[in-house]
Amino acid sequence: MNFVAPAGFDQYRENIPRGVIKTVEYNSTTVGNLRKALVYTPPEYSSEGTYPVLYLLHGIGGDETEWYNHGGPQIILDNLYADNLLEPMIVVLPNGRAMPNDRAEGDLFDPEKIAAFERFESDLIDDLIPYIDSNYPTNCDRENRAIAGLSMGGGQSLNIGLHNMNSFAWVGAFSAAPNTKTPEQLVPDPEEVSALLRLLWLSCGDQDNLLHISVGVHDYLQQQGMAHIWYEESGGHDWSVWRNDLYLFSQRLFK
Ligand code: FER
Repeated sequence: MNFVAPAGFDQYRENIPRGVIKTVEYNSTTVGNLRKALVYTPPEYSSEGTYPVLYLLHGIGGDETEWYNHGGPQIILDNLYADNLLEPMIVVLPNGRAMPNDRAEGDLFDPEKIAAFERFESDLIDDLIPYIDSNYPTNCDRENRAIAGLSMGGGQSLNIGLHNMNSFAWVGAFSAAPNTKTPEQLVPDPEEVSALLRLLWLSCGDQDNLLHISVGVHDYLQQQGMAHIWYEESGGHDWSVWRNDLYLFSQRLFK
């Protein structure tokens, strides 16, 4: 596969079937309130089907609407479906800051807010995934669940995905942030994790100040002989990189 998305991949195309994106609310036992997430269902979605699910996480400056507001994931995904390049899947855009006020406001680096990104592991595993699996026609085994995200959400995807291999077989980190655990913490048992993973994707822009985080994980995986994709692309810590990553990563899922 070519590692650069074709021109127009993120541009709205007329006269193609469209998915639907909407906001849901679920009860979080972890946080103790109702929490919002966006859910994209693909073109030709039917409640009679069974769908795999991608959980797609935002960065430190965002919330559940960040991908929608800046990445236009529904445009990228609709275009991929029109070109027959994507497995039908549900895409969930959660809020990864698991605390009562989960808006991206005030000091984003406040230790309480950073801790909330860690707490999201329980919110996702105990609250959001069960909500999605009981309200959508999902195929709810690990082989049909993926987690990926950008920056803070990339760190979360590695931390949570590799720590919950009974829940995920597909893991992707776009420009992972310093919340990423050390490679040794992420993968204490390379053989066991390798046997369970269907895809481990790491990508980062070559101008990104956080590049060393991804490189550190990549180097370790390589030393351990673990299959993974490492993609250093041209760009910084920005949306052109993450749109490109979504385009490339999503095509590899559930095939
Ligand atoms: C940091 C630098 C950047 C950090 C997090 C980020 C937790 C996150 C950036 C983003 O999500 O865009 O030191 O520490």
